[in-house]
Amino acid sequence: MSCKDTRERVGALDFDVVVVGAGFAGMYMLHRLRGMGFSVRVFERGGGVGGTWYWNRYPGARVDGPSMQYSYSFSPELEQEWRWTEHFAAQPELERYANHVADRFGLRRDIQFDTAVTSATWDDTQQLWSIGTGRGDTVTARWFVAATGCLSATNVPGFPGLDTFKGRWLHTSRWPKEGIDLLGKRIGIVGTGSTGIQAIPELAAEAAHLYVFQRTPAYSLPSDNRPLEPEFEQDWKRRYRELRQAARKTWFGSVAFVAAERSALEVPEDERDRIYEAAWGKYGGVLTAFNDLTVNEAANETASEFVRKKIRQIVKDPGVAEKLSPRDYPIATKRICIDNGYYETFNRPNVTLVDVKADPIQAITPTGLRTANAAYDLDVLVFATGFDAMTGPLFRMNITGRNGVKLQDKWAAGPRTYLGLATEGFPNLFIIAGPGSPSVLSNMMVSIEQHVEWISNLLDHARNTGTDAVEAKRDAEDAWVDHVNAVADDTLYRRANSWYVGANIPGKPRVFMPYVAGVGTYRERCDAVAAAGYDGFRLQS
Ligand code: N01
Repeated sequence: MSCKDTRERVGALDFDVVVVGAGFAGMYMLHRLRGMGFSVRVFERGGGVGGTWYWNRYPGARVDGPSMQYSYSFSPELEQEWRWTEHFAAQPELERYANHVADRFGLRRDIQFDTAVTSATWDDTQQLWSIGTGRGDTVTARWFVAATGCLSATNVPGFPGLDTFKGRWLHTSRWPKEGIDLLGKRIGIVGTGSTGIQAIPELAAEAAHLYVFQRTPAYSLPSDNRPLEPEFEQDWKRRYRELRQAARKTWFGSVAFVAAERSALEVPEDERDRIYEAAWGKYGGVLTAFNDLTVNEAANETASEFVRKKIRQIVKDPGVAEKLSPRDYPIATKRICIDNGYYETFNRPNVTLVDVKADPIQAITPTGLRTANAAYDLDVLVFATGFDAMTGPLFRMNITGRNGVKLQDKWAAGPRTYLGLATEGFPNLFIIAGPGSPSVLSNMMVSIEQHVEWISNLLDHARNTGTDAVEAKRDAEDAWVDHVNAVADDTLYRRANSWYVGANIPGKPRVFMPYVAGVGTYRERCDAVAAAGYDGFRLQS
C-alpha cells in the first residue's frame, strides 16, 4: 500500500510520520523515510540542525570519540567527501557537518524549526497520533518517532536565591551562539562531569578567577586529540566499508574501543602499570587495557588507582589532588570523562577547587554563591549540572497513549520498553536510542543508524502488509526489562550515583537505563525479532 493510500484510508492524516528532533537521529530518520516514500514532518525546538551540537556551544565542547567514526555511514559519498580536521572534532565543526548533511540531502524543507512538541496523544479509533506544538499547531500522523536525544532536557538545580543573582548565570547547553565575554571575570562553575571537565580549562584561561564547585570528583583521561593526519584519513576512507561493518559488531560501536583479551588480575603489578602507562593518553586506553574492568571490582580498582596516581603526579598541591580523586565509585561506572588539560588547570593560581560535598552550596546570593562555610563573589555562574537524561526529553512532550495513560505514569517506577524501541500501551511510538537500548553506552552514531534502519524497515513492512498499528506486547516488554536488568546486575555499573540510574535528579526512580550487552549483541537481537515477523509486537490492520 502506498502512503497516499494510507492517507486516503484515514482521512485525517497530515503526515505518515512525525519525527521530533533534528539532531543526528532525526535527520537520518527523515532522509531514510523520505527515500522510502513516506511523508514526514520533523519538529525541532532549536533554530537549526545538529541537536546536541546545536545546543552545546560552551567553551571546550568537543566529541569524545574519533570523528572518523562519529559520523554517518549511510552514504559512502558523504563519508568520502567530508573532511574532519581533528581526530576529535570540536562543536563548531560538528555543527558544520550537521548543516552540510542537511544541505546535501535537502532536509530543511521538511523540518519545522523553533517548534517544540508539547503534546502527543494516541487516537485509538483512528489509529493515529495527534501532535501539538508550542506554536499552537496540531498535526496528525500514523507514526510518531522520538529522536529527542538522551541528554537534551537540561538540569538546573533549584538553589534558593538564583533569581536574585545580579551577575549572569547560564547552563552549559544553553550557551549563546554569540558567546559571552568572560575575560577578567570572576567565574563560578558548578559541576565536574564531562561538560565541566571540558569547560574548566577554557574558562580558567579567561577568568580573573575561577571557582570550581565540585560535588563528586570524576575520573578523567587525557584526550589524544590532534590534527587529523592526511595519511590516516586516506587509510580510513579506503577501508571505510570494512571498518564500519566491524564497528557494528563490537561492544561499543567503535573499532578503536575494543578491550584486550586479558584480565587485569592475570598480570603482575609492574607489568600492569606499564600497560596502563602505555595506554594513558590513547583513545580507549586505560578502559580497554583489560577485559574485566566493568565486571570485577578488584580489576577495576587497579585502573581506578592508576588514575588517582596520575592525578597525584599532575596536581602539585597534594590536598587539591586528593579532593580531585574519586574514591567512592569504580572507574567507568559513571561516564568516563575525556579532557584537554583538566587536572593541570588546578595548578593555576587563578583556580580554586571548592568541595561542595564537604561544604554544601546553601544559596545563590545577589553577589555570588554561598556555601555553609564561605561566600564567593562572582560575575558569571555556569551550571555544568547535566540533564534529566533519557526519560526527561520524552516526558516533556506530554505523551498520552491508549486509554489516556500518560507515559510519565506508566514509567513512574522507571522506563519500561521492549528493545528500547517501543513501550506497551503506546502504539506506533518509536524511540531512537531510548532507555533499554545501548544508547549512551555506545558510539551514538552507530546506535542511531541501527535504530533508524530498524524502525524504517518496520514501517515499510507495516505499509506492505496493511498494518495500521504496531505495539509492543506486555510479556515481551517485561521479559526485555528483566533481561536489561540482569545484564546490568552482572556489572559494576549500578555502583555509582550516575545519571545512568537517574541519581542526579531528585525524586527520579533509581533504574539503570541503558542496555549494557553491547551494540553487536543488541543488533543481533533486534534483527532476530524482525526476522521472526516482529516477534513481541502486536501488528494490527
Ligand atoms: O552532566 P553530568 P554533563 N550541586 O550529569 C554536578 C555527555 N557529554 O553535562 O556527580 C552540586 O555528567 C554533578 O555532581 P554529582 C556525556 O555522556 C559528552 O557533564 O551528581 N553539583 C556532576 O559533577 C556525559 O556523561 C561530552 O555529585 C551538582 C555535574 O554536575 C553527559 O553528556 C561532553 C548538582 C553533572 O555532570 C552529561 O555530562 C559533555 C548540585 N545540585 C557531555 N547537580 C563529549 O562528547 C549536579 N551537579 C565529550
